[in-house]
Amino acid sequence: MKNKLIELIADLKLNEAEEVADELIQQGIKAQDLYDMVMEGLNAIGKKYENGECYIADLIVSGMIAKNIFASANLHQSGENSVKPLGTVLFGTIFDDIHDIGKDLMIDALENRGIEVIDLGVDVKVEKFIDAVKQYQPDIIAVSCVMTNSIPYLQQLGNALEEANLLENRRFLLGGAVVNHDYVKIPQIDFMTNNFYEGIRYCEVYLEEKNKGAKDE
Ligand code: B12
Repeated sequence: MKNKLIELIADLKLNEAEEVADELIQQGIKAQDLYDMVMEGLNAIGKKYENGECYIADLIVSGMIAKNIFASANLHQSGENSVKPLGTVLFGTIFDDIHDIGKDLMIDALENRGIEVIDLGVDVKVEKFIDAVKQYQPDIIAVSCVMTNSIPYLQQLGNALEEANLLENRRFLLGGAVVNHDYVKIPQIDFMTNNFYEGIRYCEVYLEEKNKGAKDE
């Protein structure tokens, strides 16, 4: 059943893939396992696209399948909501990158855990990030990037944040598929992951410790 789901996603069988995912959810599949399968299916489509075996429209369909399955599984809903926000995360997809499925998934999960999120959207220019950090004073700056062509803008953002002295008392976090590439080394970034759970955990632990530190002072 598990391999079947990966195959159905890779073959872009939208309805069947969603049906199998629903069955797996009803059988009590672990959210992490379901997530891994969807990602494996998406990787297969990504590879086909790279090899010229499918079209942009297919990428769109694969994105829809992933979004629907993640929504059915309520992947983002496993945490307690707190009344007072644990802290604020400023989120955006970097310039020249319009992918937002991963970003939105992260945002839903953070909000469900009582963290306030300011979403700058996709294709966000460095200056817009800088202005927003000054305006909202977030605890965490979270940037999503899946396009290798956008990596230079991440470095520009790191430099601009440092020059404007905007990295103190907050964390700068990067996520998305570019993290897989060893050559992505941006010194200003505190933590990089393309693992959903690791990203959420990092934010929670940092904010809890920051709040505790503020209380102890
Ligand atoms: C769906 C998809 C699209 C959809 C996007 C729909 C949308 N609303 O986002 C559409 C069709 C629009 C699209 C367009 C394009 N795409 Co596209 N797309 C994909 C595909 C198949 C899946 C991406 C995805 O949504 N993954 C699922 C999410 C959940 O994963 P994720 O983004 O990695 O996010 C997770 C983690 O990384 C993490 N995370 C994400 N952000 C953050 C941030 C923080 C702070 C943290 C902690 C964690 C975190 O959490 C998420 C949940 O786990 C990938 C292939 C792949 N396997 O990645 C190609 C892929 C990313 N696309 C690619 C390309 C080339 C394009 C186009 C240029 C195609 C074209 N010719 O026009 C355009 C891009 C235009 C642009 N300027 O951005 C290439 C990129 C190659 C490269 N080297 O950069 C890929 C890798 C396909 C390939 N192998 O060729 N695409």
